[in-house]
Amino acid sequence: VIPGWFSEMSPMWPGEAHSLKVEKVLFQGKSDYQDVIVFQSATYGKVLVLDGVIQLTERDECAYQEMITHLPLCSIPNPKKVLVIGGGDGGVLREVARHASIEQIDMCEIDKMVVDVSKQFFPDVAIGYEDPRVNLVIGDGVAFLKNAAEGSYDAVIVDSSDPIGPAKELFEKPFFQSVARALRPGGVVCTQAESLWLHMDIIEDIVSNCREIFKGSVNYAWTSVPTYPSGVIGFMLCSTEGPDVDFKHPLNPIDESSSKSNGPLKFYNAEIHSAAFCLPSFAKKVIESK
Ligand code: PUT
Repeated sequence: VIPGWFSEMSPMWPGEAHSLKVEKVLFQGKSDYQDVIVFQSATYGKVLVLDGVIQLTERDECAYQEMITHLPLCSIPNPKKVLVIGGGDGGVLREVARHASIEQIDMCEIDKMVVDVSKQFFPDVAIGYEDPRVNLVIGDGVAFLKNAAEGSYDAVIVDSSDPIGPAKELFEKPFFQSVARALRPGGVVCTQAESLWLHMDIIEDIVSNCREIFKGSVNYAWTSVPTYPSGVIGFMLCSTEGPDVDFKHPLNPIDESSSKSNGPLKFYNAEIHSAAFCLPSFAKKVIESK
């Protein structure tokens, strides 16, 4: 460990650690679920860390939040009712709110400290909470989905941390079954699905489970986030049986006027949407064989 630097170490990426120079630690706390740290970095702005793992930096959060949100929401016409599981920093809410057709955004986040710290230190991300369509529930996402009315959502977005710690169950088969139950026919889910370079074993399991559960289409997409392990992160995008969803060809453009309230889009566009589904050969072979 180099003094004055944060190094991200985890059994999920053994033998490597991305490091950022720390200018100042702004917050350190322990919630009921995890250690929470915010620091000012020398090169990526403020950084939110949970249990030693980077969740967002001010400089590159756009790549993750915009893609996890607009890949599903730009793939269906007129999404009205969306559920966000996790996503306590509020960035996904900020992005969902750009879609004028949205009437209701339910969100279930387990850790109130993540919400509070994000509002205090990341106002440009937590601005998502200011949208009047948002209903925030602090609680367990697994239980929330089990109790959700059948067929009630157009889209579910699962913005989770890694599958060790509080988010473990969000990567397991029963959770995906609850998601499918809560979606309307032809509804879509997008879940955080780790790195092609580090986690093909996890991705294989998710893909197998999703192929069994989602009878519409099942796809893997990915994006570049320099401060996530290996510099990339992926998403599992699935639809339930019903009207066909062609994830690779976006049909629902984002309302331009949302830039006034929620800031400009920095990463997402229709070309990068389609490109996100192009996979390197080693991953294509595995994912398509499942
Ligand atoms: N919300 C995504 C976090 C990923 C951390 N590795």
